[in-house]
Amino acid sequence: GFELSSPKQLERLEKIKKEETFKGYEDPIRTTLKKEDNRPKISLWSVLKSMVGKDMTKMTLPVVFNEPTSLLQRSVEVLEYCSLLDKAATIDDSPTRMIYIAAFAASEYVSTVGRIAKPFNPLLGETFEYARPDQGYRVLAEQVSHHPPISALIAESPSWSYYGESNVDTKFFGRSFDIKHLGTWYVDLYPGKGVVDQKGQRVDHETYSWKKIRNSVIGIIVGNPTIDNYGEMEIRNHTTGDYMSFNFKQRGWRASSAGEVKGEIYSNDGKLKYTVGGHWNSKIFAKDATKPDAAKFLVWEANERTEMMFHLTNFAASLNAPQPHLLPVIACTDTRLRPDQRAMENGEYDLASTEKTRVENKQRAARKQRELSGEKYEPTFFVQAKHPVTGEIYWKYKDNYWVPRKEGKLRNYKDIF
Ligand code: CLR
Repeated sequence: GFELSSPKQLERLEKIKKEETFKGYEDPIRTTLKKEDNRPKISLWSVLKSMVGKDMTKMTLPVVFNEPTSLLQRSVEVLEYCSLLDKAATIDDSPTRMIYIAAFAASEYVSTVGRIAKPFNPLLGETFEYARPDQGYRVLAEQVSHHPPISALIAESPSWSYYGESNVDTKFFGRSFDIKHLGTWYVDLYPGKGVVDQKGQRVDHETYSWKKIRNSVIGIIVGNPTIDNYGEMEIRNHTTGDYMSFNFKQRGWRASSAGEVKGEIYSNDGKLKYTVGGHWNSKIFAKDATKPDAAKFLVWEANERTEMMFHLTNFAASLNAPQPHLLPVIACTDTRLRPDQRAMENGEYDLASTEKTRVENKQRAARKQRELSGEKYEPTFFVQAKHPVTGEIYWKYKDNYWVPRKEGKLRNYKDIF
């Protein structure tokens, strides 16, 4: 379902194929969890009221407040709507491409609806891979720091790469539980016809960056705990100089105001080119701002959701699936092999709880050991580097996952579970 035209795109596709990325992804995609919800009903406030002022890493909550996803997988959930990036790469005009980049950046928030649960905090060195032969992309995420918890991620497809770090600052204020995102996210887009940069030169790709807006759980003391996502997102096309300011409105008293977004896309000479509007929880539209009578057109629409345990989206249900062809080829550090999260997914809450304690103790013992021997921890697949375009420090993928995986070298390279 994707369209490729340039030699650069074909070269990128060739690499993904040559590295046997899709080996293991032969099974049908799991889109739902079977289990009925048999969790004990506990009020969130009754557990949280003694934890005002704390951040999430310092809260010990009963495991029934978890959902069977890891924060690595939650960062991968963004890719549910990555066909917006495929679409952007088919467009010749830079401000028009920005519309689809913006819709992609907003589309990830729809998966937060109804998900008032704590994802598993990944263990240091935990990884998660995911690939879609039907859409031609692959993703790798690794937990690169434990204190503070930081994940690095790279997704690659023939016409784009999406990468960045998830580094969240969480705090429970009593009335709300707030999540601030500190990391920067990037898209390198390889449009079929290339890009004209600010110096008028034709180059093969352009780089966008932005920071994620804040998530906030409201209605904890009274009412229904609900998630809101709000703030100002600034998306920059560093190559062409286009710029977008994108406002996610804070939820007001009326439920109809929930999820409202409004944005403006400017070309590098400061001219308003498009306005973008709609709701991150349903649909996003755009309108040509240079023509007074232009009609708005639909850019993105949320997928249907099957009701299931933990309110996962169908896409999220596919992430942790223990597919028989896949389990033997993934790295031994992959979330799919994490025993406590697997027990949680199977509805075995007591086992989940004891296994969680065990793997966390194991992680602590490994850290003690490193401290005693004076060893510095280095992530396996990412390294900190200066970004070639923005000059910011970011986690650079070392391009050393998929080939060793293909050669079976990641089956035993580390013991974290
Ligand atoms: C939002 C979309 C981003 C990645 C991301 C990171 C942190 C996630 C957040 C998302 C959604 C909300 C989240 C948060 C961590 C904790 C918080 C899951 C997925 C939950 C709702 C906090 C619940 C805490 C109570 C149960 C105590 O791309």
